[in-house]
Amino acid sequence: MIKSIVSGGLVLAAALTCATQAAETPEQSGARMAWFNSAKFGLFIHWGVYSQAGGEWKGTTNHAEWLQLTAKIPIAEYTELAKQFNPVKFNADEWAQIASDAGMKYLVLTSKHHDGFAMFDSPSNPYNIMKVTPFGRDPVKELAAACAKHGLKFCVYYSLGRDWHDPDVPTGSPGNARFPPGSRSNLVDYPDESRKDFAKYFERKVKPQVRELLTQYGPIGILWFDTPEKITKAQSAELLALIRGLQPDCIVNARIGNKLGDYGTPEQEIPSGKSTQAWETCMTLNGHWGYNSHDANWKTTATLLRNLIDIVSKGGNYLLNVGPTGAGVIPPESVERLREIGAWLKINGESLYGAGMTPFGPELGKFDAAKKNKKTGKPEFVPGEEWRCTTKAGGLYIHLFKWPAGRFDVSGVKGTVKKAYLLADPDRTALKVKQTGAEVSVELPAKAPDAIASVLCLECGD
Ligand code: H79
Repeated sequence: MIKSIVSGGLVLAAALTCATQAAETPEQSGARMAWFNSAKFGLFIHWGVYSQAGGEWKGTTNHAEWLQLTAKIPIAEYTELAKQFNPVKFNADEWAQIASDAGMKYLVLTSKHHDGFAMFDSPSNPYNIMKVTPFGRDPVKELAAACAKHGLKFCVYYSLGRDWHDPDVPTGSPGNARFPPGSRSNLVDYPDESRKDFAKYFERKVKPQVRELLTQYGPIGILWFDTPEKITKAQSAELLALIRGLQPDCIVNARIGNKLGDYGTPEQEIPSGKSTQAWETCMTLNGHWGYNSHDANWKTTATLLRNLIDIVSKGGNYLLNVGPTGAGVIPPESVERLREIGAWLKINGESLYGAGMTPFGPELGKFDAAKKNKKTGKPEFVPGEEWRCTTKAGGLYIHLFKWPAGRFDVSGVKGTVKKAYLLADPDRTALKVKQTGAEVSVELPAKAPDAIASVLCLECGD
């Protein structure tokens, strides 16, 4: 039996009743953010020259998209690798189909990662896929078209504060023990960190390339910047103004720097609690962003799906990553997991798309003072393993991770439960409900309809 005690105060503070929950909070409701807030699930694609090496370099095997830095490769040698990059198996339509079949609503491609190599036709800078590789095709153009065809929002990642090809990109700060000056810079080709002038790189490369991305490919859903590093407040503001001027509907993540941008981006982690500010967790399917042929550390479909549900119940989006090979193939282990998530979403998706966060809270988990977080030294957050809740006007969706014996009990429900049923039941047969005030008990069949997460819908009225 699962019993959640939700204090009346907490529920009142959230000002939500089972009948009137809004799918969006005021902070999220900007017109620009509407599609993002209901989309919930997107595909991140880390693909570039580094994919060609498959994580391997001269006997070491733990590389990925950071290859140039982690293997200390000079630009001249990295350019040779780029000359071998010929992804003849790349098929934009297939990639968009994989995302769409997974139930994803948007796709974010690395248009330029820290290596500085543009994966698009960039008239302003010859270090790009059209000029350097034998491939001679523009993946950004092809993916933009494929996404439009499949109804996906097409978005681009752009590494802002790191670029290992341009000579003027300083990183780190004096006095920062973890990231001293030069700690994320190309010191192989450009050893003199003191002479690097971010403004030169910003004018010469960032502004022209951002303009290209926003004028050559139709509507861009999100400009997903990474690593603001040394960008000044004035430069972040100027860049944002440039984007707003060209495509006012383009969402910009907070990594444009200096507290600007539309939403926050926790990386490889899920926040412990819910937030009314828009946010998106990005995460790898195994242990690397870029393709690494040695990495078999795949997350299970159960973990991935429960992550998605957990995130949506806290008001966020899930941006899940694949690292295609140098030939242009998304690893089958990734495709298999995405397909399984998609099959679940086909049946249960109405509980997530366009849904609001949980009106409860204690089911999310609790901080355990006996366990200390390695990074912060603070009590570790231990996620709840039993259920999560999402909301829509007129109802609650309870996602049961552990199937309770006989019945599901919950406290703190506002309004009256009119009908309860399982989303996996095509007939939506009414389950027996007992309600005493805010206490609700639903009789369940003996067996869970889904081994990973079964969704119990509670239709509510006043
Ligand atoms: O694009 C992905 C990462 O490459 C990028 N952001 C995501 C979306 C990123 N840049 N910096 N970081 C992430 C944080 C630093 C990661 C590191 Fe490492 C982990 C530095 C050292 C350990 C992995 C291993 C990357 C380089 C060596």
